[in-house]
Amino acid sequence: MARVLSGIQPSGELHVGNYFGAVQSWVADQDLNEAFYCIVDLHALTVDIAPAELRKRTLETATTLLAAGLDPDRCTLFVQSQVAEHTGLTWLLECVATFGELRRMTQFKDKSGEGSHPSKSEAVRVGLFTYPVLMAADILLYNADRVPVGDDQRQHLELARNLALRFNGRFGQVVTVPEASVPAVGARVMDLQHPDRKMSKTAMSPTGTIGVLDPPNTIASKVRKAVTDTETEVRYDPISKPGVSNLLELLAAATRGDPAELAKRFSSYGSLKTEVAEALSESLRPLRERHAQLSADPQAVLASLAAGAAKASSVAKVTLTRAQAAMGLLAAW
Ligand code: AQP
Repeated sequence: MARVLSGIQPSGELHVGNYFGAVQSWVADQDLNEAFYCIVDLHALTVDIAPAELRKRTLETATTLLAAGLDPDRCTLFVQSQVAEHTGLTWLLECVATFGELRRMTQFKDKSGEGSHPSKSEAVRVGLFTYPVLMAADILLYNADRVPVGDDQRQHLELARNLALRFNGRFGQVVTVPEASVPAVGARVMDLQHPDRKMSKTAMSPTGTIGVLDPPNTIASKVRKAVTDTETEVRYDPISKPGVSNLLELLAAATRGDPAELAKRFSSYGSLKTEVAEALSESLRPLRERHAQLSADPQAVLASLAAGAAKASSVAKVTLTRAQAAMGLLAAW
């Protein structure tokens, strides 16, 4: 059985990009693989977030993931900061990674505003810069064979692979070199108001972002306002028709169809939007209903996270100890 691992930041309410790009395949993977899923709260510290907000978001993210169908009896769901080995391996990998390769990470450039103004980059946190190394540690600790992610995480995955290869080449075979797995549809859901940029939890684009818990009337209103173009033809063409193509991608992800084929069914943007809104509301309905039940019992969610952390730690400890020994750190007597 292959081992899969993936993570999500508790940086805001999950949106349909997170759901179709990652979480939907996490649910399917539980039955086919040994699956580890991590709420990466340490990553969320790389940008401003109030302590009370982070605690609330972490519990909320766990509740939403359980509502989406993750089952603690079939996967290991845990909070990153509850497994100390993640920061332990990060330091070892930081001594293998180079400044140059981290500098090339496009997400760092986007989030830090690098290049926009020299004084701005002076204030950027070191954690935002080294975030991809922590992500590599998240993956390599569990010797994951496969990492299901959205398209935006491909570059970070490539870094994790390079660090694994370099570590093994220098210190002996300790970690598994992971493969990325990116879904065919829904891998890059775009903001409905700005179809040139990806939908994001922290982008401050309330009408451009569809939360997985949005009620049907909110979804309908956001989809109705989605930016399209001045033509009238419904056609799947992400380069010249990014707004319409994004709606077709969403419809395809919600109905497990093909965006180019689906386009042929519509003669107006209005009818496309109506169907997208209905399909999204319908596919998210079980999640919304289960979320309402689970949020009534936060203690049960916390208990399952504690059990997940204990299970994850027992696996992570073995890899960290092997990595420390391979690098020449003296074992405690
Ligand atoms: N727009 C997207 N389309 C498809 N997949 C997406 N993912 C994120 N946005 C989209 C995938 O969701 C998983 C969890 O993402 P994350 O929380 O680790 O952070 P992120 O990639 O930086 O996502 P966000 O939503 O944009 O968060 P913030 O605003 O905090 O940066 C990943 O597998 C990701 O690929």
